[in-house]
Amino acid sequence: MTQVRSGFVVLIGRPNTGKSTLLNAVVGSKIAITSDTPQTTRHRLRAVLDREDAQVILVDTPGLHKPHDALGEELNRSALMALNDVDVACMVVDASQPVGKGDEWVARHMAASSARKVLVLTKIDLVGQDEAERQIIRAKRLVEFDDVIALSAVSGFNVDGFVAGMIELLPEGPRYFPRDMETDQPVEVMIAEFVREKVLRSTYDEVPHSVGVVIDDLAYDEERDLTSIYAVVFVERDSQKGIIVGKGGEKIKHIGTEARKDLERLLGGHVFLDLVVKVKRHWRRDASQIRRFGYGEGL
Ligand SMILES: Nc1nc2c(ncn2[C@@H]2O[C@H](COP(=O)(O)OP(=O)(O)OP(=O)(O)O)[C@@H](O)[C@H]2O)c(=O)[nH]1
Ligand SMILES: [Mg+2]
Repeated sequence: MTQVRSGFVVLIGRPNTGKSTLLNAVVGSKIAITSDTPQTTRHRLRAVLDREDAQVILVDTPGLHKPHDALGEELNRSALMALNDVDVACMVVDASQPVGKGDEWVARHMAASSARKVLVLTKIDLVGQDEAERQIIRAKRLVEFDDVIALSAVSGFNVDGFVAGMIELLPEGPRYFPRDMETDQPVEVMIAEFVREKVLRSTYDEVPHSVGVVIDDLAYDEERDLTSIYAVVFVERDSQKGIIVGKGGEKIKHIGTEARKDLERLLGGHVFLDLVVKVKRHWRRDASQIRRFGYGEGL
């Protein structure tokens, strides 16, 4: 078997630092959902960057945070488990947010990993060079890093440098995944997540955290090149249902339109999307409900 530079690179860090945005920028397509809301990512997921000379498998993780419920604990567990058996662990730090206790906690877990360690300073489009340098100095105190990379996943600045840096740290090995495989996420999971992203992007405060999406039914009509998707958006309270449905159903209609655009790109054909909003009280406190949604490790 041809040997290339290959291996697993995990992105780990506080919520909202730009891990998922970076993963999408590296592979050049939308694999992971992203939003301004902390704890957007609820699955450990992999994306594959395949080149002639290398195969980099990027592992995205839920942001590490102080958990307030069973879901939060499960997300942390999932992220920390991703530190096992990887070649490179990237501690992702937001250049525009002060390095603090959250990062120290992430760093403690990083330090225990046997992987090569890289500090990745993201969002440098938001700060001046002096501030970026100060952030690097602060973060470098936390762990002994093998490399430091500053980038912007939004402007694209130094994303190539990040890829080159990763490849340099990877050992020679086989291609672990088929060359045309972009992600290990099942398509149903991606569909549910794409819908959840649009809900996150159109709601605020506590609503996004209470949202879980499941796909009820999925059918493909070859003649019409049409995928029909029936999804349920679960929330925890009636008031949240009211917010998501909106006046005269305006909000849910908007969410559906936005999600359909992404889903048509993902599936490469026409999409009919039916969204229903239902209440499932306190599902985030209940391990069996979390498992039903498949979040975290699926327990
Ligand atoms: N200006 C700027 N914004 C960024 C950059 N990278 C990410 N963002 C924004 O930061 C927010 C959070 O990005 P995500 O990629 O969802 O962050 P995350 O680390 O995956 O968050 P969790 O999944 O909650 O842990 C989004 O609104 C992104 O658009 C960047 O390089 N520059
Ligand atoms: Mg994320």
